Amino acid sequence: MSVDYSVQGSVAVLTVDNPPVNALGYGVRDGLKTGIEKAVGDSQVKSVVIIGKGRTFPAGADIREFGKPSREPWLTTNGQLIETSSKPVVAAIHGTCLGGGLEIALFCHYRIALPFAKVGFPEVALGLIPGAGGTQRLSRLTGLPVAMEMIYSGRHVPINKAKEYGIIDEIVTGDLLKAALEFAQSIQGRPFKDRCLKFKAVPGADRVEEYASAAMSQVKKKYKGYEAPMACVQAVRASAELSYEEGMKFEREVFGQLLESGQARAQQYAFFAERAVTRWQMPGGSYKTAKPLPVRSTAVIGGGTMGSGIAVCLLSAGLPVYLLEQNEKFLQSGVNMVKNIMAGSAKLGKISMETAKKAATLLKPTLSYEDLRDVDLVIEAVYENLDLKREVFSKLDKVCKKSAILCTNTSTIDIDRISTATSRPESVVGTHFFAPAYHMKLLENIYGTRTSPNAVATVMKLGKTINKVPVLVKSCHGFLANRMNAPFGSEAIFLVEEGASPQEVDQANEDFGMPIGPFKVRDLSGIDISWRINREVAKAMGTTITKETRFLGGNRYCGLNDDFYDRGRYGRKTGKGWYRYEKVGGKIPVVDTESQEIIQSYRERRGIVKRKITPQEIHERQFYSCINEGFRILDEGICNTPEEIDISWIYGFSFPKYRGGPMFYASQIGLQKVYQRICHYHQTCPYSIHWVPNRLLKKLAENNVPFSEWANHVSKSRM
Ligand code: 3H9
Repeated sequence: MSVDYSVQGSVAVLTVDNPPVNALGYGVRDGLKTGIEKAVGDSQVKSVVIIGKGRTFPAGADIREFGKPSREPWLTTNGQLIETSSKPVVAAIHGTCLGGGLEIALFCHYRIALPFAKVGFPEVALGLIPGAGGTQRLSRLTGLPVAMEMIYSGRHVPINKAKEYGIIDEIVTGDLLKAALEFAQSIQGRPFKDRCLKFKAVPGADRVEEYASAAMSQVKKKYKGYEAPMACVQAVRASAELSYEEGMKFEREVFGQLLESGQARAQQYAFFAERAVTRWQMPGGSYKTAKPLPVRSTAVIGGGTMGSGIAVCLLSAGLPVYLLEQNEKFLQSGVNMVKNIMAGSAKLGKISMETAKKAATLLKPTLSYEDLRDVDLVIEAVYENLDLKREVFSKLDKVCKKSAILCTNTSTIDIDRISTATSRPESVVGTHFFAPAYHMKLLENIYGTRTSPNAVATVMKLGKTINKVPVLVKSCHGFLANRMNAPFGSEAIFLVEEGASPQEVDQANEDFGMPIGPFKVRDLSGIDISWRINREVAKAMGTTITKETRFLGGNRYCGLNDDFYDRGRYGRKTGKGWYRYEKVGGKIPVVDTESQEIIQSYRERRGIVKRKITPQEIHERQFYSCINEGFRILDEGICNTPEEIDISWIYGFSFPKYRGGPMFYASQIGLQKVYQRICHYHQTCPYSIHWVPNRLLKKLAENNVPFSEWANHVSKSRM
């Protein structure tokens, strides 16, 4: 049984028992209906308590049931039974009372909660609005502005705030059931009709226009491209403009439309994908068998932008950090950077003042490797240069205790080439953070051929501890994220070489839902950086780049970036790059004639006749080339599932969640079409290796294999 029924004195207790989060699947809904009907019919019972067993009050509808035929009783049927019950019902809340769970609580006549409980309507993150009265009933308690903001943001509200908003009647401490029984007894005999929200008017309904337009402008600013947040505002607005019954009908219709939408499918896929990537596997171990080592103290080598950002992540999680630099000047600069980021985060309310203050005491600047003798985990974040990294690792090997995990924040270098500088390659693992490290959620963890599963388990756990989404990949040049990003970036520049303007390319990307186009990204990260990376690549190939270079390692090469570099146009840092900025370090890009001239004279020098390029071609060439690379990554076993790729793109490159990630997106377009277009570009652009169609993609496309079975074919294709 998913709901236990018991009577304690004069109180009926309905205990929801559906681990892990007491989701309101069919069994729970049926159990609640039976329980309420039984309590109403039991003359001994004078009031009712609904409570959750295990770690939480129901955390929402069962998402796995969405898209399947719905079965009575619905959540609203439960709700109506509760609200119209002849006996008062109390929701006793602990853990997370979310979505349908909060809707059930709002149908109850009273709500009490433990101090660490949270309430919220996270449906928006699944591409939905609350669908069992949440949009019509919350506003009757909290007023319109709070209801709109809570529902469009989906945020989890701490219980003291929820009490302030009027959602919770009483915060109790100690044993929740005991407190709930006492509360339920104390209200017996009192009239409770006025506790039914459906009879209440919406406070501030006369100012609905003003509140809705303020909420809508926030939504447009914060959730560009997403359908659900706008629908949330419209549905709450309806609570003030329609009768309760009409509002409920409106909510049901909007919920049904969204449920059928591609965005909701993609966002729900992303929800489960994010959890699926925690079930990692590697040769010799997996999340089931490996044991993470305790991490109580850490060190970061290098106080540059990445090192300082990483130190902030560790400090914010309450971990002590030694920050090591090679001289006093660099060390001081790193410490200042850490302090500035922490102060900025506290000012924006991202971390509390206490966390910021505590962090200051946990930061230990040092110039000596000797200080790292006892730390549990070190993250090296020096400049991306193999010799330098090897030198750091050989020093770490000499001083660090035997059990220490040694991590490298490299974005491209094979872990084996670094780990062989130590006598303990099994303890060496890649932890690739994305810039800015304190903000971007992806942590790409990389194992080399000799990395132990326990070292991997440690960094996967560390990722969770520091509030990142860790994804495990096998070592190769560029790993998963940057390897897929390479054709994506190369095609952007080839498109400009052939005739598109940087702003046309950026626009096509932003229209698709990327937060910022690739040329604005280049200006942000620095044209000098890509210039240097290109030279490193050439050096590794034993060659050099000149004005005439058209191929690098047999692959097409575009020298446009070099022309911008030669003119000192490094991007935002010099006030001009692909765009011009109002000042050095400025943020607002402006189309610039000098940039256009550089591009045009480059084309003339190379005899390229500019042609018109459509947004469709821009889109296909960037995204389909990256999808092709994604299939190679799967095929080679760099990762195991398309989910790992999609989550990497969502959290590493801000790929729009409402499209699910590049691999899920490919499945929605249809693999056959994607494959055909890749073959087409392979014919028209024969000098780009990234257009050679991958064999796994070909096989899946030809056999019309559904997305859910791709991973099975991946393992077979490797045998
Ligand atoms: C809704 O309510 C619609 C209504 O308005 C109207 C309906 C008509 N369903 O996250 P965790 C699974 S929409 C099914 O690792 P945590 C999850 O996949 C819903 N399964 O734990 C995972 O499975 P596995 C609105 C669910 O402690 C396991 O539970 N509610 C659901 O880090 C543990 O999850 C939401 O959107 C679900 N609703 O976090 C809440 N929730 O182990 C969504 C979880 O196989 N859930 N699972 O990978 C959450 O935000 C977090 O799970 C929660 C716990 C904060 C509750």
